[in-house]
Amino acid sequence: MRKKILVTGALGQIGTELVMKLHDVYGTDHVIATDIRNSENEVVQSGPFEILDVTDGKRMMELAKKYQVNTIVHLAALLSAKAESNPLLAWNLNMGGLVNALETARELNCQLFTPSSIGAFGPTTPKNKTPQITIQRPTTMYGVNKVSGELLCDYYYEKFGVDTRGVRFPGLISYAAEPGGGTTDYAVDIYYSAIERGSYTSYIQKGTYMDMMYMPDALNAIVALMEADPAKLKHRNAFNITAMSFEPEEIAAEIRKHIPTFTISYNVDPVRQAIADSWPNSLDATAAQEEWGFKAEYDLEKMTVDMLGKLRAKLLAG
Ligand code: VAH
Repeated sequence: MRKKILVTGALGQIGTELVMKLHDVYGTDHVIATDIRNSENEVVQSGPFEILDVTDGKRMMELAKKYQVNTIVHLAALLSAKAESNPLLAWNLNMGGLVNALETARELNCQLFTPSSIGAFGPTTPKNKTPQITIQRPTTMYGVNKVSGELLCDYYYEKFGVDTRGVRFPGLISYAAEPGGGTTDYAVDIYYSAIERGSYTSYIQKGTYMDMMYMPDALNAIVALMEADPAKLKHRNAFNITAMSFEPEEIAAEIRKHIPTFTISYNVDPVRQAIADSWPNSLDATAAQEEWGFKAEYDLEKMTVDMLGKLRAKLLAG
């Protein structure tokens, strides 16, 4: 049956580009974008849009019934750094919103996609080639939310048969919507700063490796997993996926191939550095590759060419 999809957090970093991709794949009138705020951007202008605070379960159910959706893509969440500055708000929003999405999916027999993150790992997790199944003792509220979310999605599948699916996203890099409140956001900010100032002061220390992925690969992964044959999914939720792992000096060197005078300096933010230090250096994505054919197209070199080109056009357009 053709998907009719309710997207929460549609104006966020992932949602802004995912909604446009889902329009292409499933048709504009089969995608209902929602967010807690309104906007003039193309997500709101180009197709069905509703205001939704995901902590309001009644309203979520009402919208899901109104549009007769059969799929929910639940993206609304507070990211790692913001969650550390307001842990209780993060718990209420990240967990309350997810429970509402799971309950709506259960009651209306919807498929549910919601992302986890490399933030679901902690300092005692094996850091290199982090396995699909391993120790998960995160030391951030965001990580606690992500591990709890992974377990909740497994529970709703096992107990109620809800078709839950998800991936552990690495840091996502995009030119369309600036990220907000994440730890990996430096890898987006650096491109803007390279074009606008020819230099960047990183809040993450040199030598700090984190998994990263260019947004087109993330969007393809969401659609591929949602469309995957359920009989082949052994892990279902929280698949490790990644495209590259780099540290600030390496992305700076790649940018310097295009802007030779580009310089990077450091003013480390202890909060976000501590979060980054607690996360893996690189993930093992074998399960995703074997169970639903995950494959990333962009490495650091290819991403940098595309990112600088698209950002120059965007910043020039003003
Ligand atoms: C964050 N960008 O930094 C998000 C993501 C893997 C990191 O979850 O919080």
